[in-house]
Amino acid sequence: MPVHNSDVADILDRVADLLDIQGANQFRVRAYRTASRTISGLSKSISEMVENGEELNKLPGIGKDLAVKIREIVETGTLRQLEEIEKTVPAELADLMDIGGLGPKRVGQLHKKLHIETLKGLEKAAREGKISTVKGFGKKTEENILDEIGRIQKGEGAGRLKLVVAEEITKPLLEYLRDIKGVKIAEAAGSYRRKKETVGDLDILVVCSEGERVMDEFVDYEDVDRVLSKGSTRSSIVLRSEFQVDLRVVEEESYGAALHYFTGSKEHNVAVRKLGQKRKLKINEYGVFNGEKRVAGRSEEELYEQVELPYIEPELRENRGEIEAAQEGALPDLVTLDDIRGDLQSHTKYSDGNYTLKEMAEAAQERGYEYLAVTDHSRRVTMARGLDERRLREQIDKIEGINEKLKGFRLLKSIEVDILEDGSLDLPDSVLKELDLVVFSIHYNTNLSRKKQTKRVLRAMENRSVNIFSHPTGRIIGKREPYDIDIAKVMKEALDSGCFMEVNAQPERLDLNDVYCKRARDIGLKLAISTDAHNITDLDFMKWGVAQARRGWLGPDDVLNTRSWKELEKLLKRK
Ligand code: DGT
Ligand code: CA
Ligand code: CA
Ligand code: ZN
Repeated sequence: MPVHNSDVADILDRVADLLDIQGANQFRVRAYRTASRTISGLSKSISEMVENGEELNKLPGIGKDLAVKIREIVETGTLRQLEEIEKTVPAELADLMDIGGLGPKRVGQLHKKLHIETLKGLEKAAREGKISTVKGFGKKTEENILDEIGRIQKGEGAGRLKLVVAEEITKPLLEYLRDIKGVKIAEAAGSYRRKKETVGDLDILVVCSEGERVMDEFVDYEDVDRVLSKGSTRSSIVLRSEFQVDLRVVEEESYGAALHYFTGSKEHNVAVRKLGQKRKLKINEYGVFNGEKRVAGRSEEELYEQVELPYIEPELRENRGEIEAAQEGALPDLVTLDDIRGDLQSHTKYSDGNYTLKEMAEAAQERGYEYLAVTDHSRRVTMARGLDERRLREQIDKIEGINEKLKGFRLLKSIEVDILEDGSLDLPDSVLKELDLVVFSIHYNTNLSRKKQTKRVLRAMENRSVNIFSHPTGRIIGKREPYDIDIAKVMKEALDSGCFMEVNAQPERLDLNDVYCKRARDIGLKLAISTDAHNITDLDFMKWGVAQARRGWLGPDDVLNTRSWKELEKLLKRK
């Protein structure tokens, strides 16, 4: 049973969290976090690398010690060191960090001062007003903790897998199924196919000449934890990751109808079925029927044709107007990965990235790009060695030197400048003006009131040297709530003032979400899709951003970085 990259990354993160809570040396803590990020950004399987005897300490940010530890995790599934630490730090403390506003330092503080060890203990202390007696904790924080506990208890955000994790699990399973004798088609439907940012469970369809055999082999898959049901056309299993998989064997003549049905969404299906009813057609997972006669079912295209619709891409099937648009011939021509000509956010060794300017440039070129914006952090982000004016100028010179030697590609001079609490920027205009573009974002004071947070960003946008508001809600899926901010207002203001916003392609960020993307398109605000890469392999996160953008109806024209630099440069000029 291979250990997934995400399992290794989780264990390393957990060690970092617990060490951090313990108050361990910051460099040590960071080493684990960096390694975790490197592993989750890898494009190949860490298990296979270990198996092939590849040297792990060649990976960025991974030294000899960590290489040994990673090997241990891959080989044993756990890390003795973690078990040791868990003996001294209550393991549940790490869970407290899921609460927005509670980082490791503060959890450590609560542990030390109030002897809080569990979520229950935290809740009790908050109710009794004890949290606000600890230095650095106010009444607002206390209220926020109670809100967050309520959210966790309601199970919001829990139990669903991020799309990237679902893919890690799904791909090998599909390959396994496709290798079974007699299997003609094995495909994943459901929210996974619609590329939803999180997936509840996996719905797989199989066409096979020997249905019995598929079911036997399915429940025998090495990653199965338990079998919920096993029948001749339908079985359900739970994998060791607690991810449930439903598998259905369907006839080839019904495959399109089944794929449509199980892709959903339910709301889209209901709307399509209604169109069928108007035409006296019955639509179900077996086909489209006129009385007893099957008139379609083999493909989704022929199903849509029966209700006089063109094919609708899975990402659009949420009943958010796609049926009406299809009827009017107004479906968007969705952006694809091939349309992307560059990346507008990346970090290098100058701040918290792991590669040099040159290495990042080469990697971007290898991906067929024409440009890559270098957007290291600004000085306020001290943990990431953010750039001050002097170091930024040094980087500008370096980039100009590199660009002279490059053909058909350029590094864009840029920065991810921090928006300070009052909405002013972390670097003076004089240096920002020298850049090709300026990305701006929030990293501190994330818990301001909605009014203040919105005002802060609007004020930053007034500065005519900024261009793209990056990770505009700051959420981390399942982990950190978005900032309280009026995104609709910010979008409107961005449009009026000639600024843009970003779809952050990091698979745990993906802000703006699908609904906000569509809103941006509706008002005519163009968006950047950027990977925020800290590693070379992070550049491949682009596909997650594109998926989210497609769910938000974006076409190539709605996306900034489908343009050549020459066109983009014109767009970025502010009035
Ligand atoms: P998930 O798993 O929560 O991320 O979301 P889905 O969309 O994969 O939902 P799931 O797994 O419950 O069902 C898969 C698809 O099957 C769903 O998208 C549409 C279809 N489906 C399920 N239940 C119904 C139903 O009661 N009516 C209709 N029309 N379709 C259904
Ligand atoms: Ca599902
Ligand atoms: Ca399901
Ligand atoms: Zn950032």
